[in-house]
Amino acid sequence: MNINWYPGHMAKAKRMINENLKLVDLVVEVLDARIPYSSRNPDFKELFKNKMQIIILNKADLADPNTTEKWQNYYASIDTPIILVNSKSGTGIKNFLTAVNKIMEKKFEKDRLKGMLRRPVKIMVCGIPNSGKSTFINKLTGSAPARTGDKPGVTKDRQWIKINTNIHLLDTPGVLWPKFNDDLVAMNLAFTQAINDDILDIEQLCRKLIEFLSKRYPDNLKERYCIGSIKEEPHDILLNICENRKFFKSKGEPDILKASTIILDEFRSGRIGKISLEEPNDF
Ligand SMILES: Nc1nc2c(ncn2[C@@H]2O[C@H](COP(=O)(O)OP(=O)(O)O)[C@@H](O)[C@H]2O)c(=O)[nH]1
Ligand SMILES: [Mg+2]
Repeated sequence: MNINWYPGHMAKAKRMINENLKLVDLVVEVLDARIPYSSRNPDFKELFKNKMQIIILNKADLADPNTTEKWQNYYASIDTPIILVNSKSGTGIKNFLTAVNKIMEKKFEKDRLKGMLRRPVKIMVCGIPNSGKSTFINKLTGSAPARTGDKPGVTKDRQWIKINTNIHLLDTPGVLWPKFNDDLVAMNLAFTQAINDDILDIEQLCRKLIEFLSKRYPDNLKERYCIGSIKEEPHDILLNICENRKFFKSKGEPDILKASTIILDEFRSGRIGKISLEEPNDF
């Protein structure tokens, strides 16, 4: 599956991020907890190398807790601060604010010694499309100034948002990178909707998801779709699901596209279970 998606607005957003970098004290990269590796933009590594950083593993409610724990241990081993967050419910938001204070302590102390008033911490929130940047910011403000959307690319303009007198945030549009070196990364981005479905072959994508689930989460697959055996090929499993759910076209043929769309949707909303697509030792 050859996927590439780097529309002009992403290149523009990357320039905007670069231009604003000098204004901010701290960069927050919002990752998708189901794909902590694939959702980390390799271009940001170079861009943010001189900035203090906090990583958010967002959508932690959708990820497999056992795998998430492995990721926590991994990040602890490389001394990188990460916070688990569910931006929909607000779990983890307090931990984030505590982490900001901790990481900024030295700066506050320096300012205080210089007799300066405490200035607000300026934070830029970055990440791939659809990782939940706007939802995360909305949860922080408690109201809803940052726009959110189900489709990638809803965040358009630059906007500073006051969380309180101590924290100002800049929401940024989702950015991917020009070329995915690894097919698996591209697919994981597609499964989790960081890549627009309009450019994808949904049936092929779903077969890939079924292939993955058969290997790593066979019980979830069996249970959700009432299938007896997962030894079959992904295509046969799809046919099986069409039977079970009565997805047929008018002439009685199985409606594979409908089944694929629904399976992807059920994965994305967590209805197949808490599923992580990658573990630290996959890489
Ligand atoms: N389950 C779950 N869904 C989330 C979470 N954060 C965001 N979402 C959903 O993910 C989608 C994209 O969120 P949005 O904030 O617009 O992403 P952005 O493109 O990064 O700004 C929306 O449907 C949100 O409701 C989360 O922590 N858990
Ligand atoms: Mg947004």
